[in-house]
Amino acid sequence: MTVAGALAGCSGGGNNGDGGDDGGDGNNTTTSGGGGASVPGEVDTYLSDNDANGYDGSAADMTGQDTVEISVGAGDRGYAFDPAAAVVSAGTEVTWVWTGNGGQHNVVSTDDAFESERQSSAGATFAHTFEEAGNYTYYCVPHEALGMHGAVIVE
Ligand SMILES: [Cu+2]
Repeated sequence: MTVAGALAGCSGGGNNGDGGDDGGDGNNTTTSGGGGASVPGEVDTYLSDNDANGYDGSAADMTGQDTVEISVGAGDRGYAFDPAAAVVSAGTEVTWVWTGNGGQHNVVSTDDAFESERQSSAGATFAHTFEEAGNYTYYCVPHEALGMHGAVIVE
């Protein structure tokens, strides 16, 4: 008859998750926003055939923004673009921002739409405004064979 009360006190809890720090840093305008947009067949083929690092079969939905950023030198070894595939609205200025990882990189369109210098310093940038809808695939020349490929899908 000594059982009563042994478990008292374990039930309450009451920690109803007030921990969610909503604040954030206001950094929501950069990379990897949301994701999940579908990828046009020709873009999927390009990225898949080249084993694009960081490409998971979907594209980051970055539409409705005047400017977006894509990281150059992302991933464990610095041989990726992040996001590898991005969907933007026509008229969007895309700025590629170098992380400083992975050595020298450049951003070269597969159809001569744009081409950056080779750069390696963290914070280096290259910008291109996509005025017309279409599919734009690109790669990094030094790491083309290592899967450093990306795409911008302009709606
Ligand atoms: Cu590279």
